[in-house]
Amino acid sequence: MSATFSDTTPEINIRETDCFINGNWVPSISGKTFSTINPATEEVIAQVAEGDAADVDLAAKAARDAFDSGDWPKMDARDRGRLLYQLADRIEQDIDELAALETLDNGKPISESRYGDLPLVIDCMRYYAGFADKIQGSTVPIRGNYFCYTRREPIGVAGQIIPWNFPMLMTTWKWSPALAAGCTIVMKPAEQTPLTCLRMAQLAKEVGFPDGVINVVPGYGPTAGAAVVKHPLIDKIAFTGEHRTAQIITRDSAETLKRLTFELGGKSPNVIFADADLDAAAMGAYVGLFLNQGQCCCAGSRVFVENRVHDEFLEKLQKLTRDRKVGNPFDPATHQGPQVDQAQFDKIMSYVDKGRAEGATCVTGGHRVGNKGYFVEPTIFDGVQDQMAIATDEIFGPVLSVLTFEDKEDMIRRANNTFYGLAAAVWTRDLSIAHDFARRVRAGTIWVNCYDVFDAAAPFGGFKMSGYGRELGEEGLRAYTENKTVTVALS
Ligand code: TXE
Repeated sequence: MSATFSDTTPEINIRETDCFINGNWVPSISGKTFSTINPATEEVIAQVAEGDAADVDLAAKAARDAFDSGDWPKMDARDRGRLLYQLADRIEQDIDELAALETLDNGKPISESRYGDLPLVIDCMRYYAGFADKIQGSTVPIRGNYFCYTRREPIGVAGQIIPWNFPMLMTTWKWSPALAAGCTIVMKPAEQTPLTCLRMAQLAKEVGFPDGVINVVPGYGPTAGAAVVKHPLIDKIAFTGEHRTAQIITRDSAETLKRLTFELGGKSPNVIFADADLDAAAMGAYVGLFLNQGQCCCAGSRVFVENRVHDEFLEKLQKLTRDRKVGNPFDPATHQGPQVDQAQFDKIMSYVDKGRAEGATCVTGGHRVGNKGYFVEPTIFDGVQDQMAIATDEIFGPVLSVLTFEDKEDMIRRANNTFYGLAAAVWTRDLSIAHDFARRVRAGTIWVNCYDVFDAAAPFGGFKMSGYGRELGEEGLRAYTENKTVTVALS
């Protein structure tokens, strides 16, 4: 199968559309399929197997067998790491093709998928590849004539459920630490964007991951996703998505008491003090919100500006925003592609309406672009008040709210006045203000004079309703391990 949609859309081979279970490509047991759509054209790219509980059951059994008795538990940690290095190399070899497939299925500009997402994917995989043989326990000085030590052991079968905003990167954040730790995987990719995850499974097969170690069941959340969450042979769920879905997952996993890690949404404050480098701050606010069509969990969607620099700052921000090129994601000059699907498009437009209705001033954008594809103008609301829906709810689109502040103490209180706590940023030349902000704002990541700086080594995750646990770094790896204590009598 191949897909071409316009002059500037390259011809892309769509090879994998089935479920990947126990090393084989198989249709769903029900025979059902669903369409994955090109959000730039609203045309169907391909039909993908619609997995449900029956397929998840096969995948869970394959992953369990691979964990309990297959080649995986017998493999040296160093060789597990080597396989991950080989998968990263294979992805690098196919980087252009994978970036194009990501852009086709998700709509993100090719410049971002090729030079943003894919390099992060490769780097993250190599980071965890190097960790596989460095997962160590400790010796513990207990009372009595005993030798006591701990072992970090893989948690078992990891059920992984990911969203559509960074399909390959989310696959990588989930697979890499799990595989390095020695877990096996049942993954449910987002129904909007299954294609690159399926392609990665094929590449994993080609580099030699044993059968059953990685299984991918595409399908919908309440069917395939819920079946992963409830399956008794699965030990842990790692989920990225909406907090309401996480609440359902918490309830559904209670029966089997699964270990849970959640990376959820946010309404992150991005705070600009009058002494900041305003050009850099405007760029930080622009990138911090508009990156990836505003579809980032850590989007800086509440921009607080100190009153006396409001006008100057807003002018700079508007200028950057007006120059933003929205359009065909395959055009290398495009900055912003379409939103991922009709539902997200409708949600965003409804918030633009709410912003106007609640009395904020739309100073830039605020409309659909064109009449085909889910394109939204980069939009700025000024005069936003804390209680307005556009200041409290995660919009997950290119809609930025500008609020002002006078007093630092009041601003910190307002920045914390949200049930989310994923990220926050502060722009200032004053070290004391920066560190005070970093200490007092309740969020998992604080950026000072920068935004959206990610590294595989730096833990990422949320306070409050933005999640449980951390991904990336050593903490991300530990989330795939159990701690075992061994006590040996010495006489
Ligand atoms: O998320 P869902 P949606 C936020 C963002 C967005 C909103 C809705 O605000 O507008 O969530 O997006 C699977 N059991 N984020 O509807 O439903 C689903 O199939 C098990 C923030 O896409 O949470 C998909 O694979 N799984 C976010 C995954 O969960 C279930 C990224 C995410 O979908 C399930 C995406 C169930 N009952 C959206 N129901 C972030 N933090 O980055 C759904 N799923």
